[in-house]
Amino acid sequence: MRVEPMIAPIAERIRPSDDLLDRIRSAVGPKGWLSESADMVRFEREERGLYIGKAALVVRPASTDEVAEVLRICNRERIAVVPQGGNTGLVGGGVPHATGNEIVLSLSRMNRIRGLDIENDTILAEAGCILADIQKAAADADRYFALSLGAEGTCQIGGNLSTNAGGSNVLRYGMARDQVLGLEVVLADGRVLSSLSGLRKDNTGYDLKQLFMGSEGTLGIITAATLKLHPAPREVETCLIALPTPKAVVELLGRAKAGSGGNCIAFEFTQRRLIDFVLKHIPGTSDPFERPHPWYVLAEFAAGDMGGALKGMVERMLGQALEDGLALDAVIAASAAQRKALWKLRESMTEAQKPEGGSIKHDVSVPVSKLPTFVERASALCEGMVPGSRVCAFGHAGDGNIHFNVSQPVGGDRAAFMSGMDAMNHAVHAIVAELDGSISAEHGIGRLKRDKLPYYKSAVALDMMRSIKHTLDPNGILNPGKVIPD
Ligand code: FAD
Ligand code: 2HG
Ligand code: ZN
Repeated sequence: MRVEPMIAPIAERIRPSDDLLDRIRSAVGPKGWLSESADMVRFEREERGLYIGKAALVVRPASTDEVAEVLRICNRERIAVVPQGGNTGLVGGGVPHATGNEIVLSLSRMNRIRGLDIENDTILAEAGCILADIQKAAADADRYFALSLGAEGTCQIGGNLSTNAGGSNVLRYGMARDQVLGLEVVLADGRVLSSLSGLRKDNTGYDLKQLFMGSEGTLGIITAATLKLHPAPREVETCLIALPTPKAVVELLGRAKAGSGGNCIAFEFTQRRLIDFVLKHIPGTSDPFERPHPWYVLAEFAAGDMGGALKGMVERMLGQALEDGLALDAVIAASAAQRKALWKLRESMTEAQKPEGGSIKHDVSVPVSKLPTFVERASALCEGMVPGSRVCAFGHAGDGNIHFNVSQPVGGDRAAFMSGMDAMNHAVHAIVAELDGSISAEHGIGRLKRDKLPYYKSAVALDMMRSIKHTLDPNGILNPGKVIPD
């Protein structure tokens, strides 16, 4: 667990009185709150177990009005509020500090799909809708909702928008922010900013909704969004390709993009070690190839009705890559079950790293052309810093997004390894900066990277962030201690 900063933000230090907690409880009704320690514990601990906090109360409002009333009370009384969605975030943004002074506001009861406009190709979903439920509602209407990530069975759309999540389809459809046409958000003082109309064109001044994407609950609480739908693909081809080097991964990406004319929707890469971890720890997985290879790409192509031509294109592209020695082997899924099995290999990677002990993560991006240089330099660096440490480089090659995680040496001491986290982060981030990359590609800043921000963002950018925060949340009640450095 990480050490808390000595000076906590003001809002975080004010303990709500029993009377105040009663007022908050009555704003959400008897089904809308939890205060027993045993009930609150799952809201206080995040996915990686790096941060374990303590809440004064967990509220679960059922409507936008209830969210607004809670915020009105908290703003008046300067009580800190930590918004929480599915609690799958990887940077400690959605859990309270250990002070026991903050209210966790969970959106999980706001999980209605308010409407679907087929002709406008939009879906209007409340913030607490699980991502997979939105995908399913779209599919049931013969449409496609493009956001897709390993946590989609648990994470909520409000969390996805607040973190501006990426995932595996960014290459073709963009990040979470690109899926949004309209937003309903409750501001710190309880006012509601609502623009849910679903217009594709609206140039009436600043695009205010975009302020809340990636703000990780520090500027407002998202309660609903109007989201873009796309035509449901008629032809889909999924393949796993074995490759010798990261350089070959990037070269194949270029061929896949050019050959498919933009129909390559996912291009995920991994080194062999992650496949080994998955095969070892995740039941029901198997290696599609007869022997191990150094690197792999899981590529997916999707298109409308092309009379079956997509398959031919993928076969030609892979055939040529094998003939040229660029690829070492390849399989194309021949059924929905095979496709699912290939994606299971990819989507189990986060889970499969856990039994291997301590893991120091870096969610970074570099220009795609620099991905091989980054992997080569960062791997040599970390293996040199901690002999026996095991680099796990994988991620979204199509976006230049590398999950550069480092697992502890086999049989080593977890705590000793994790105590080197800051030093390793610092050294890896220095390479990222040299290569014009970002220290947070898609997971956000939260608590994990908050104090690193001043080193990688300009003074002007930080100044603007602070001004926006102060304007929208002058009392600093929304998710204090996250994203914005003191
Ligand atoms: P939470 O974890 O609950 O919250 C995340 C942040 O958003 C917090 O700061 C919280 O305060 C804030 N927040 C939540 N809801 C609201 C709201 N309604 N209004 C305002 N603020 C809010 N991320 C990716 O980008 N790409 C991936 O491919 C990916 N894969 C993952 C795979 C696994 C197995 C896991 C465990 C995580 C993965 N993640 C990935 C990280 C995580 O799933 C995403 O960050 C996701 O968007 C978080 O959604 P959530 O509902 O769980 O949010
Ligand atoms: C993924 O792409 C996620 O699978 C999680 O973003 C990455 O485990 C991780 O670090
Ligand atoms: Zn990812």
